[in-house]
Amino acid sequence: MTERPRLVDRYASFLPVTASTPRLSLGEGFTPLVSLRRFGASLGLRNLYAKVEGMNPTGSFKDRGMVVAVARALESGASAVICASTGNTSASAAAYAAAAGIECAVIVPRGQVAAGKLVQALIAGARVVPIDGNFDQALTIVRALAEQDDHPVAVVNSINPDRLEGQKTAAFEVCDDLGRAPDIVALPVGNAGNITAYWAGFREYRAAGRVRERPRLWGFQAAGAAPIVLGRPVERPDTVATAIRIGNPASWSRAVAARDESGGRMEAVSDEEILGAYRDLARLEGVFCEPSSAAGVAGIRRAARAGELDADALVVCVLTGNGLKDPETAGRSATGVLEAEATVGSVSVALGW
Ligand code: AN7
Repeated sequence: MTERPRLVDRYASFLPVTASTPRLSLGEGFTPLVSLRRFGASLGLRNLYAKVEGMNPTGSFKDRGMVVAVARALESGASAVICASTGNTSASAAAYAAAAGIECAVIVPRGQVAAGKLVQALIAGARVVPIDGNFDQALTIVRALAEQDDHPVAVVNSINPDRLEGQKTAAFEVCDDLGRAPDIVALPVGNAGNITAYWAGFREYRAAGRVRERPRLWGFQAAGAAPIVLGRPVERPDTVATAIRIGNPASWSRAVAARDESGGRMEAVSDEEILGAYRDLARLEGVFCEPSSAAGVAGIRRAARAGELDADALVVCVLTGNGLKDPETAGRSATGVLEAEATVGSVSVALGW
């Protein structure tokens, strides 16, 4: 049998893995870079791309980091992993823990996790603990539990450095696909791990001589959960983009460094802008991401309309998660189905054809 190449093997020289690290893979990485021709044209942009991270095995970018974090947890003798999550981290942790044959516990904000993500964690056998609190409180609990626990448990939130090491691979893939680094990379910011990982990835790839350029990183937070933009923690973060409903990001200062060192920006986008970009991406491109993932696209759209982007700028929007994760928001954002009887005439009337 010819095996698919493994992400961790492809970029092993950039990752904290050795020959003795357990081989673990669900087929993560190698996600498509899709040209957004129609959406780009609507904004006067000729080189707009989406990095479709929803194509990862559990439907989000988290798998890139989780494959490394869980393999390394196994290597260090851990028998369980734990995380706080707005949903995607829990889905990913549950899947990789299942594949590794170790336990998984996840702490989530009750009623604030998209339906698809919750069932992913449950079906993989994770123990799910919803709390009457937000993500930031869940992460505080996880940190404390990991310290007091007397059985070896690894925290697999992005405060685990192995997670961010793995997530760098997305930046490598973007460079390899384009044959250079983009001018601008736009992405949603929640706990701020991913923007930190992208920046490390682009820097390391350049230092290794793989590309000559460095992109500017543009991070976008939801307006109701924009602590970095505001410059202070948000006690009760609120947004339709539940994945990034985070008020006190763990990688705050590193995200600010990524913005500043790259000459980028960090801005807030409203729920309306997010949902507009989310819907139009699906309608103009057939690309279905989850609401949070559209934050970067919303930010690029606003900048393009304000004339802040060169028509030839090479821009990559990172679509962090799959639209199928949150069918409820999709249903609310779409027009209803047409009603008809089971006859040609009735269907014809319903369609207006
Ligand atoms: C789709 O799953 O924090 O800025 O607990 O699921 O690296 O936190 C998810 C975050 C963007 C933000 N897009 O990334 C979790 C969690 C999607 C996400 C982010 C998340 P970071």
